[in-house]
Amino acid sequence: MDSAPEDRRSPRVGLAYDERMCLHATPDGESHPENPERIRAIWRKLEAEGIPDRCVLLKTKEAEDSIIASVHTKNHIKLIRNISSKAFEFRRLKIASKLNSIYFNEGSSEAAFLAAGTVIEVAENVAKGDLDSAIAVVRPPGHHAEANEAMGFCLFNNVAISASYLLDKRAELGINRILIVDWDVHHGNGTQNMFYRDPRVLYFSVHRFDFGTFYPAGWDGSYCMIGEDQGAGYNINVPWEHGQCGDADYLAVWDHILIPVTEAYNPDIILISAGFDAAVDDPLGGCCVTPYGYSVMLKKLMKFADGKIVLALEGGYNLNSLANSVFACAKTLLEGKPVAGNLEGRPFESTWRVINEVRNELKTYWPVFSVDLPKEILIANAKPYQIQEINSSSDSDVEKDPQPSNAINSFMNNEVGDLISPLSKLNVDEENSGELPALRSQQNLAVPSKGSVCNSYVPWRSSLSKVDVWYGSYGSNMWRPRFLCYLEGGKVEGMNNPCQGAMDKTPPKYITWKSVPHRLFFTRSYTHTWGHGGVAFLNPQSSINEKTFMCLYKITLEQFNDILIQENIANEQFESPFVAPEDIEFIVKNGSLRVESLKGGWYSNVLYLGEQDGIPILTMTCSASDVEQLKSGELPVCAPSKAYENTLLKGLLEEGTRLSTEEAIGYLKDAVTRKL
Ligand code: X5A
Ligand code: ZN
Repeated sequence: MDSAPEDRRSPRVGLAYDERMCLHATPDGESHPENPERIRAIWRKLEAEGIPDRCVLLKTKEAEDSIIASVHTKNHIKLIRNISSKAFEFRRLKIASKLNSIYFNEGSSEAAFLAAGTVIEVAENVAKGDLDSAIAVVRPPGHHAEANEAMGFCLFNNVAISASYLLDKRAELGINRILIVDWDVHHGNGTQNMFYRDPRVLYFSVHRFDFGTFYPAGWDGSYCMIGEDQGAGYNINVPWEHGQCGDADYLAVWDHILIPVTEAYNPDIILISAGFDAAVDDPLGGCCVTPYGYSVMLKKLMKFADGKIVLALEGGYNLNSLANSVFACAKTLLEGKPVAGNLEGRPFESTWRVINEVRNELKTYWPVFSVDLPKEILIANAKPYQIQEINSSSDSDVEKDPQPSNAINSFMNNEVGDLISPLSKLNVDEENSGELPALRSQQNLAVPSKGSVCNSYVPWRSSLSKVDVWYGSYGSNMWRPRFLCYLEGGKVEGMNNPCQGAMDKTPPKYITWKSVPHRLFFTRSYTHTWGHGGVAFLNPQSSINEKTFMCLYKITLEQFNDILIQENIANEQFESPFVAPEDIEFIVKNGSLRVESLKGGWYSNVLYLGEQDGIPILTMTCSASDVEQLKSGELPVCAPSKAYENTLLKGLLEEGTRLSTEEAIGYLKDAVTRKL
């Protein structure tokens, strides 16, 4: 092979689509995000843009059992083969209901075999060199499918099947190392498991994790999952701590994790589990990657494996975002450069934290990670998790000027603002994208509209997001930056562990202070968050002789529920709220509510403290029986740790009370020492 003209020939890009993959649909026509319109919308867009004419159209075909069997069990293949048969007609619903996020109909089998077979076909053609790269517009998606189980809208693991096929069944093609890049917003648990001990496949996934609460939830998607045995170091997870990640976050991960590793691994082919549910406006993902972002991510990978890249569709549930993103990828493959656009915003603080964690975890396997990232990158590029003015148009007459949190403060003052330049490394290919600014403005921090993320999918959230409550805080939450951790995720100084945050990150609509006739006390001797020392509780029983300072945050009942779960360290996704609007009536009438499903938690007692501006004031504390145990000595009286005390003091002093430092210290000391 030689000569420049050959190099400049237009690339041969394969494209595969088959309307028969639309046969898989919900059995009774119920709406579902993973529906046939997804691939129709993509195909319509590509046709409208003349893409099929510029590509090599590949034939679709059903995968053979023997090939699927390299990653799936015989039983699973049999189930998917039979599920659409007449004999299964009446069992389909029941079988699906036992699986996690799966439906079946009479078209599911054919679509599933076609999706797998099409990705195999496309990958084989690229591996052979008949094509430079290719896109498989397929459904159902694949990356959640486990060896013996359909899950997460996925029946067969299309990408994993194709990878195994190339390695085990087509050895003559010389594919010895495969990089799978999974940029679907969800973690590809199935793919990870299938190659967890296999160094011939480097599985890389960047996904929302939200501290183990985002689908598929649990620890599989953690950065600690690096592979095992021979495969140790060949599994790389980049777990976002929250939604809202966009181009800048993804490209930072590309530049500081994926690209260096790809260079070192030197794959023979790259298979992309190309879900587009991290795209802006996706109803499930809550992230905001633009078509331009996808196109730059793709372009950066095209430098490797001789450009042998296969994109196989996974998720992506906003039809417009999906179609536009796939179009941008097709154009990138065809034209060898990213689509027009530019990079807006910069990575979140949490993104740098995650990048560091991943690099640190893997540095013994990938020496490029042993070099610490320049400190300036970490400090200067931090964009606070979110900035949004507190809505001050409240009808109440209490006033308290909102202060930005510490992170936001230092960000706004931009004390190290001149150090932002290291991000110039984000430039793709100078000649192709003169557009990429090295320095991006502090604005443009796209904050998805409130509740846009999952409300369509979790119905109780949407109704609870319309109900306001005052959350009355009397402990460390009186200090606003600490409280914001429960909404935004992350941690502040003194905390040992970050919070997962609420689904709706909107800051409180109002903040005010008052005191309540309840006893403040400190018990328990150790917490995950603060280490050794007691934490604050309010005696649920009121007493006119007591006076406890309270900071009230006006938030939605949805957010209140998300705080309740974090305060009780129940790290599960919850299907229904702990406190629903109906429960508020009960709480107002009875004064409190023991939340049964949280009864292991220390703060599972929701207490009513009156109302303000017609809105109920709720707080969370221990049960009356905990107070009894404290009185009897079964529970310890315990002074707070220094870090926790400092946080309390900051709340009391910097926020709403007019106490002097001495008075505040005295107030806490009294609460710790006075007998209950
Ligand atoms: C392929 C994909 C998402 C499953 C979400 C289930 N699956 N709640 O995006
Ligand atoms: Zn997904």
